[in-house]
Order: sequence, then C-alpha cells, then structure tokens
Amino acid sequence: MDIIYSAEVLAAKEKNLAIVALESTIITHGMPYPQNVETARLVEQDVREAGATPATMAILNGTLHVGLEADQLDALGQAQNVSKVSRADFAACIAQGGTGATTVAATMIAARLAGVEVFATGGIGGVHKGAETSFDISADLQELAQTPVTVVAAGAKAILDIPKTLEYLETQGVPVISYGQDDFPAFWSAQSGLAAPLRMNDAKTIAKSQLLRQEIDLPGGQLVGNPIPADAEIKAEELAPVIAQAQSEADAQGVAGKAVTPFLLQRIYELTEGRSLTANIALVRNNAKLAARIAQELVALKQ
Ligand code: PSU
Ligand code: MN
Repeated sequence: MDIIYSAEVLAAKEKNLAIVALESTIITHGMPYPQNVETARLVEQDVREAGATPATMAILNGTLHVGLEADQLDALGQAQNVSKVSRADFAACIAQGGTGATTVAATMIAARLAGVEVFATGGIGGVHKGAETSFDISADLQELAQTPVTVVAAGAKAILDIPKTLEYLETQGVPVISYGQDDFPAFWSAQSGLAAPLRMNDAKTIAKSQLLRQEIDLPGGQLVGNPIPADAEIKAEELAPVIAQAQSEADAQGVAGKAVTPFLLQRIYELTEGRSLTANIALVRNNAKLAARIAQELVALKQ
C-alpha cells in the first residue's frame, strides 16, 4: 500500500525527529468551515512550536496521506461528502479510491503504518449513553487496546457514558492516565467527578510507560486525559440540558451508527451558539502541545 508523506513529515522521519499524528474527522465532521481549517492550522503550528512535526492523516482519492500540504488541508476542510473512516472503512476507502477523514481509530492505524507513536486529538469516541440497548461503542476503544499509539485527549465528552467508557477501557487493558490531576477530564470540563485509574505528572513518564509496554510485548496504546485549560472551561451543569436535548433529537430522528457522534457535535454547537467550539479549539491546542512533549521524550529515550 502506498503512503504519501508531506514534505515536512518526510524530512522529520529522515532526521528521526519527534512527530505527532493528528486526525481529520475533527476537521470534516467535528467542526464547521472555516473554523475547522483555521483550527487545524493552529494545531499544526502548536505542534511545531512545541518542537515536533505535525502529521495530519487523511485518505485522499484512494491514497493514505501522512501529513497534509496546506492546499490539501484547505480542500479537505471544504469538501462535501467526505466519508468518516474508522477501522472498518479504512481498507475499503482506499480500495474504492475514496476520500475519507480518519477517526481516532483510523488515525492510530495510519500512525502505526507511518511509525508515529503519539497522537493528539480533542475527545475520543466511547461508550454512548443508552449503549445497553443501542450497543453503540466507538471502535476507538478497541483500537486503543491493540494499536501502540499514545493518544492525548481532553477526556471523553458528556455525550458519552463516562463510567461505562472507563469500565470498557479497563476490561480491554488500556492504561487511562490523567495528566497532572486525579480526575479523568470530561472534555469541556476539567473534572468528570471520576478518578482516572492512573495519574502521571510529566511527559517523560508517559513516554517511558509506552516504551515499556512495547518492550514486554503488551499490544495497544495509552489514553492520556489532559484537562482543558481553566480559562476555556464550560461547566458541566451548563451543558447537561443541551446534551440531553441533542440526544433526544438524535433518538427521535433515529440517528444511528457512525452518524451519531457528528450529529450530536453539530447540535451542541448550534445550541450553544458556538461556545462549545471555542472550548473545543482551546483544548485541542493544549493537547497538541502535550503530545509534542511526549513525542520528544520518546525520541530522547530511544537514543
Ligand atoms: N469526539 C469528539 N470530537 C470528535 C470525535 C469524537 O469530541 O471529533 C470524532 C473523532 O474522530 C472520533 C470519532 O474518533 O468522532 C468517534 O466516532 P464514533 O463515536 O462514531 O466512533
Ligand atoms: Mn458509534
């Protein structure tokens, strides 16, 4: 299978520099245009300023791209009918010559193929509310159990059942690490009210732990919950009624499968008149910086 690397990522690979994977579903299905492209650019710049090279993943016309050139990122952010590609769709999208944005699961697969071990995103997919009847559990969780990439996220959104998401990750043997605090973060809020199973206070320990897993043949990655910066936080109480409304609309309209998460994100954006997006941008940028530090620690530990 061919992989096209951006010029920047290719140069970083040749010099063995730190690289941070970035997903593209957040661009095509998680934020509206033009904020999606602006945010993607800012996040890439944050990774560079923190000393690593950004590699935004996407499938363009049947080829996996590791790192997008500026014009490709622009085009993807405005394109209509881009598919949302997770583990199940990855090979099919390439075989059919399609264009697809990669979810957390698919970005982890792309990162593994490209030899990239650290990935920054906003929030991961998880166990949805009502999963006991809908069975809606994101493929992101299974991916964390089998693909060796450390994923930095601001925890899980309150559109998910956070206790069930943590239980599922525990069953799958995925290390869930809160960065610098005990609580597992809840995306728009720094605290979920639930302790994360693990806590680490520095990038180096996170990098060491990932390396050690490989050394002892434990498959899978790690989930790092990095709390949203305090000045960008939206309190959980404020969002609860908005999330409940979005969820009941999704149920009433029979939204199912991979359409659920994009539907909820879009409705929450509309119902908060864009405030959810401002917070989302702040937390992704914060995650990009931490991921860049972890990636550099990994490079240093391997020398
Ligand atoms: N959660 C967010 N923002 C996102 C997503 C999830 O807070 O943009 C996207 C990610 O790409 C994630 C995907 O991998 O949605 C999960 O979709 P699903 O729930 O269908 O697995
Ligand atoms: Mn789902």
